[in-house]
Amino acid sequence: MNNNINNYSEDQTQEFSRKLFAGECQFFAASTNLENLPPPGLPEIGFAGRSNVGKSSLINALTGRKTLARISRTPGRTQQLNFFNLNGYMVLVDMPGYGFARVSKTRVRSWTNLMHDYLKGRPTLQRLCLLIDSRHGIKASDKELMNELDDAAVVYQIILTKADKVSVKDITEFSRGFELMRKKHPASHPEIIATSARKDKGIAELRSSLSLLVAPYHFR
Ligand SMILES: Nc1nc2c(ncn2[C@@H]2O[C@H](COP(=O)(O)OP(=O)(O)OP(=O)(O)O)[C@@H](O)[C@H]2O)c(=O)[nH]1
Ligand SMILES: [Mg+2]
Repeated sequence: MNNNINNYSEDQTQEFSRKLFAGECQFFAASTNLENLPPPGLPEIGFAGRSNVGKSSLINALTGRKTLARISRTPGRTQQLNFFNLNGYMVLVDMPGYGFARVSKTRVRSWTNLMHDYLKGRPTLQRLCLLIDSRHGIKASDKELMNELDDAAVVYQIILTKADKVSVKDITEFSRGFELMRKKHPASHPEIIATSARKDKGIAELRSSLSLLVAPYHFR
């Protein structure tokens, strides 16, 4: 059944998203402050969330590359905004995590400020993927960011990570709880996607969802 809002069939969407994410993906800029952001160009998708939630791993899984974005067991691996050009269609932006990180508080504050400034002021940002660890759920620091995004009218989509570590029941419960919470979060996207970068779960679904953001310009 064709149930997506852009009126493309499931097959068309999947084919487009497969091609989009199988193509070239190149790192082209890293920013440590607002002055050295690359000029806005292609539509951008941001990946934000607490330290160690799995942002860099998810970007690698989406693009089918193991080492495109650097990952680590130690929270605080990504310390700048990293920009990846996906096949000339869109830009994926890997962000530093907020919350706990094994680096100085001053540095965390500086990159957290940068992330907030970027999120609120970037004209080409189409959607923020807000990553939540399936085991931990939404924490106070996530809620703070959600409130800010609601105020700035930046659309964000909850993406559960590390779904290989929890049961299907846990995910269903989270989704039910979030459905109730959504009333207070007008900029939240209605669809939650549960992913595991490790087990390749939910990755094709997320690719399709993100592809629809650029598909109207590229379907022939
Ligand atoms: N079990 C499991 N572990 C994962 C998954 N995705 C990432 N991890 C692990 O989580 C840890 C952190 O992953 P990263 O991708 O570096 O997380 P990040 O959010 O980019 O971290 P920072 O850049 O430090 O904020 C690593 O040890 C990963 O192997 C997953 O789907 N399942
Ligand atoms: Mg990272």
